[in-house]
Amino acid sequence: LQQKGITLWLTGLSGSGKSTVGCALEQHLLHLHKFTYRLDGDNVRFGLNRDLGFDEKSRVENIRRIGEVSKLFTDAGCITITAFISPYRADRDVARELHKKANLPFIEVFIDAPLSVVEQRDPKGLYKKARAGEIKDFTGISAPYEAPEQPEIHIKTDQCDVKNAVEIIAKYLSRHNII
Ligand code: GGZ
Ligand code: DAT
Repeated sequence: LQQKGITLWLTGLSGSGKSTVGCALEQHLLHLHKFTYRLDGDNVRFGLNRDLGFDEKSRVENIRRIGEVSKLFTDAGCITITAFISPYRADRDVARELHKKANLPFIEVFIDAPLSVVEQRDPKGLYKKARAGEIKDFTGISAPYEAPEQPEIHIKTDQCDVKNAVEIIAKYLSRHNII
């Protein structure tokens, strides 16, 4: 029995909810006995990409590698969830093209919350540090975030809860015969 792979590319500001939604989605899919894997900062930035920081060049390379790795997982039949800011439109498009060339589905999921909201959440206190100048090149404060123009899925996490977000993505997957 072969499962069709797909890359679900979550993008959004720090604190927008990529990890929270990504984890909840992964749990949902595991309960359905689906082959799924989540790539995030914890398993990528501390391993494969531990040589990279947060300057523009490093982020471009970070996203390039994650695009290649997600393509491999998806080629193996996995529902691959990536949860990285991926701030540059051009880099997300490179990942999309890579999948397209290999005839593998790629879905951009905009995990969207206004800067004012994520700054209020500030789950790790990073925005406070960025405002104080203690972290440089911080996305949304002192480094750019280019919002998707036509994401396949757009979730506003200041307007819907985690459960709703998972439902929206699961519905998309079921409509496209992935689950
Ligand atoms: C943005 C930073 C920075 C800077 C450290 N800018 O809330 P978090 O902690 O877990 O999410 C952020 C994470 C971003 O890593 P990504 O690999 O997703 O970024 S990118 O796709 O842009 O390459 C934050 C933490 O790392 N962090 N410094 N300067 N986020
Ligand atoms: P990111 O991975 O994008 O940096 P996170 O998942 O680590 O973000 O943090 C998001 C914070 O926001 C976390 O403390 C939970 C909270 N939150 C509130 N409402 C949410 C929602 N609807 N979806 C996701 N997270 C939400």
